[in-house]
Amino acid sequence: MTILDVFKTRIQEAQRILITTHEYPDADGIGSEISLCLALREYGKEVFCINEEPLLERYKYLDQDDVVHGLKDFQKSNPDFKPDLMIVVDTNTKDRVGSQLGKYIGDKMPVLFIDHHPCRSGDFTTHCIDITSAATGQLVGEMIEHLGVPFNKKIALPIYTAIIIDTSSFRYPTVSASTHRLVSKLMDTGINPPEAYNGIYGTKKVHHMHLLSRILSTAATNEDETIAWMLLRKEDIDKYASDVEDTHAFINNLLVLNNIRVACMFRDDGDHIKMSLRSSGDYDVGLIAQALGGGGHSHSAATILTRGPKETTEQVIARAVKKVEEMIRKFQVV
Ligand SMILES: [Mn+2]
Repeated sequence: MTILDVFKTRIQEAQRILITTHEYPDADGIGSEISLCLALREYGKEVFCINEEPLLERYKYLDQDDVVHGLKDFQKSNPDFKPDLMIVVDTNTKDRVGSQLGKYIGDKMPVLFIDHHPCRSGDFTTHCIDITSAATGQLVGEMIEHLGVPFNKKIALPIYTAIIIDTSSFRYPTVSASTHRLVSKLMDTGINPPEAYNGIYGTKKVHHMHLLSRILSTAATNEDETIAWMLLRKEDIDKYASDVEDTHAFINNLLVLNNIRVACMFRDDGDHIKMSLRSSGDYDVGLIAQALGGGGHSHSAATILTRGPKETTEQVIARAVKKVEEMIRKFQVV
């Protein structure tokens, strides 16, 4: 049974469906849940997207029909909604949906994961998990097609945006011919790249440029420039009145370096240092992140580094970079 058949069967068995995504959702999680919700309503189901928190202002343009609700508001306005299936998109563990939502759904709610992240414990045959997919949005697009629900602009824009975000505008090795085949169908609805790109990226103010210049000035590399990194301090984000959310794409600036193999961005949060990793395509940074206690995709991954007693940020970074250097000698994506 393919994951498309698993999906169709589970949908046909359900009537009232709750869709959610991980806490602090990105545009892949949000875009995927919105498009899936609209398509399943067309298919005749009663569906709501319910997240731990209400949708951030910056994503509201993707939700023209107001299908996404924060849990608290939803419970007030729809106290009688009793879902018989929960679909979780863009993660494959219930632990990541948020503690309040976790309580609301309880332990007994049947769940279906639609995701493209490596899965440690979940069952690939009973859920819709494809780690080769460029974005959860791509999987959702393929599932909507499989149901026979036609795309329209409202369904297409959130999926297209999800794919832009998770491929950093079609630059990662996960982008396949299938990705572009789906995109061609989305564009047939009338959406266009500038509209989609500007909607998600063209939202900044000039202080964002100043923060970016501050972070770019911290760029450093190892001797042969195969590993590059930048340091982002929490106080810089506050000083330039920005959100952590605005800084996620900064790391991609390092990928323009000629010899780059692994790009790293360190975010100093005080006790912990978040380390994000991107691969130029040859090395599996998911494995490197795993060795450092985290995880992720082969091209994009992250981990949290704990500061040792009296260890400075620079020492934590030096330790992590050394580990990356050791590991890129061992792991190579074929
Ligand atoms: Mn994703």
